[in-house]
Amino acid sequence: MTNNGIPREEGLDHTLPLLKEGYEFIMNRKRNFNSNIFETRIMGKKSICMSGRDAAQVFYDTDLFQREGAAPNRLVQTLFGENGVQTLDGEVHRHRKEMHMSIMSEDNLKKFTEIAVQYWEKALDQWSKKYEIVLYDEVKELLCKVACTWAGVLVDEEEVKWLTKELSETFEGAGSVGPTHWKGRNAQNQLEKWMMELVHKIRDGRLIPPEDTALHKYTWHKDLNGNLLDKNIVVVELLNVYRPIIAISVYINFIALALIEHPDEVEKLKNADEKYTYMFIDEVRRFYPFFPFIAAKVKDDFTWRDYKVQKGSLAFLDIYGTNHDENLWLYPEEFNPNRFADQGNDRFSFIPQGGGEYLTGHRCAGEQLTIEMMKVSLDYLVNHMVYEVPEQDLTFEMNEFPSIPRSRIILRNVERKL
Ligand code: HEM
Ligand code: MYR
Repeated sequence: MTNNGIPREEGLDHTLPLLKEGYEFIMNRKRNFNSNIFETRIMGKKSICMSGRDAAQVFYDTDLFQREGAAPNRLVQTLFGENGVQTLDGEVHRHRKEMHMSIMSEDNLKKFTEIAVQYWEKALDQWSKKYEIVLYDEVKELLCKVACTWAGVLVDEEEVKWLTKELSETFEGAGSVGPTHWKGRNAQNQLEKWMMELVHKIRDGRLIPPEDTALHKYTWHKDLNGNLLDKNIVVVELLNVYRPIIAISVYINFIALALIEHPDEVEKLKNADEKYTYMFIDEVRRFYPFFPFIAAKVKDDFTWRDYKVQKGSLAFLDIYGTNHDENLWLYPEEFNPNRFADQGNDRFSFIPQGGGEYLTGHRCAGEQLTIEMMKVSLDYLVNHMVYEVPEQDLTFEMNEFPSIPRSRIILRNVERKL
């Protein structure tokens, strides 16, 4: 069956198969239909799924797609928050995105990595005193300290523990149903209260964070009309900085997993130049599942190839599947950093953190920061510490959003490498 030339999956609803097949849901159907675009029904709504480079390019055309009204409510309640940059379009989006990009200057990223190194050093001292550590949990706390310091306000040990737990629950519950999802909603509410306190203190002059920090910039940011942002929005956008920084722990876990699964890579990385280090990091971001797909809404009727796409349709761009597309990647299911040796700088075929442009589009504001944090962490794991990897369950599921290695990576007898 087709609808306006678009292959259509029969049946009332396919939310259950989506939860079962997870990251591979779109990829599986793209193969069966032999089409980079098909229609199905998800959460009761007609949904157009798109995959591959050319589909990504169309998806990021702001004349054709909008974000307003696209994000499923359950995601807004756990991950994004209400009226955040993810839900904006046009001039308003661009102005808000400039605010996010304003903390990502070269200088500020350098500060970020310096802070990251300091906390890795402290963590390593602590871990050396323990028999074993759960890397995921440790790194989340480390990242929380980095996030707080970099964003402009230090918090004490007790509060870091609380904050780490709440921030993790917002993204760990993002793609779940049941109790994990409700934990996420609850965490979002608690975090919003916590952040609101900070914003009040700053606006009342009781707290003065340094000028180049997120806390300072966002609290005093003015909208296109020259008014300070609504406090609720400041809170949501600040959490859009804190939360994803903690989420980098998932990628750091996958770095550790890649090192365990490919011991030859460890040797290569010990002597690697910067180029190979970045190639390895990109391969981790391409190969392992993290952000599954992005949602948008069709702005106006249009025809792509011979497919007629209708105004108002919900559309999903397949992130995981595009990063594993056989037409773009040679042996996509092989972990091979060398594939990036002669990879051009295409903005639509490698899209682990979204595609297109930063300012005029929705591409992840924190992509460079993520890469730099991964680089620091990789350097520590390869060059500054030794550890044993005890027997454990390193598998990860293709139908958990996000997917994290089951054991969260246990390291034993961690010692500083001299
Ligand atoms: C948007 C992934 C880390 C801030 C996005 C998008 C993805 C993504 C897929 C959506 C792109 C789109 O809608 O077209 C990730 C992953 C990360 C990560 C996998 C790894 C942990 C970060 C970090 C920050 C950040 C560290 C900030 C410090 C943002 C913001 C947006 C965004 C503000 C919204 C951009 C917009 O709507 O214009 N990210 N991200 N992310 N990310 Fe990230
Ligand atoms: C962020 O916090 O903004 C980025 C990192 C969190 C990733 C969470 C991945 C699972 C989310 C499921 C999304 C389903 C998309 C419609």
